[in-house]
Amino acid sequence: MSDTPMNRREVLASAAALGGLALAGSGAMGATAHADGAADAKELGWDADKGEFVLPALPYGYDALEPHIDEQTMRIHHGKHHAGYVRGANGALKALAGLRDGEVDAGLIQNWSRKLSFHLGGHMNHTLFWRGLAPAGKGGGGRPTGALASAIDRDFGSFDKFRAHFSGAAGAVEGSGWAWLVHHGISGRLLVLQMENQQKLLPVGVTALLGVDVWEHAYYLRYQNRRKDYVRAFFEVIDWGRVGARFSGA
Ligand code: MN3
Repeated sequence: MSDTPMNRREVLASAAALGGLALAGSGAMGATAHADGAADAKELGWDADKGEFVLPALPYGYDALEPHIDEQTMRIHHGKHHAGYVRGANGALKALAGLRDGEVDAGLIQNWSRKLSFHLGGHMNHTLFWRGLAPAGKGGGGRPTGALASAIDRDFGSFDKFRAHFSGAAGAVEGSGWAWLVHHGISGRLLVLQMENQQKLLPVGVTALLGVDVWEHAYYLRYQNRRKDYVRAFFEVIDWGRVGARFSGA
């Protein structure tokens, strides 16, 4: 995939998901959408006309990731959990506007600031998560190629060492959270980082390339307590083409 405006927006969305760049990122997404149509920004969860976050449609069917990620989990995860983060992000923005206008208690600024981080984090994390997956054998699975494959070899030793590192980090997240493959802008290095909840532990200055959701809602119906098995299955549906395009745009 070439470095199209779509990829540029996806990079902005990635930056928005991580490192406290959320508001700058959403503004940039809106500006870009204005330049070449709101439909693409909607795919990334922002309705420029309404000026609010929206639940983006999945780029495949709810059953498309079977048997690795089951249909019922996908339906609940996208339709209930992700939708809840979208509502929460919009609600926090509204409350903060009310706070600026004196209609919401100024003493609640910490509460609404934290809620914005959590819900916008959830919204962007899930948007990137869905779009980083594809049906096994139809874009999903296999290994990265090209510049991303070279960078993984350089920074982790080999793809197998990266996979073990990433899977280990995902398995070891305490409570609910994520593991991410990120690109660190200043060093140019790839890093694997853990995230707690939807936003904690991620430093500024990194761009998200690939994330795995290890909240129990992401896997419990099929895998119960076997998070390792779920992460192994996740690798069967990674869209390395998309991840490589994010890397090229980073
Ligand atoms: Mn989730």
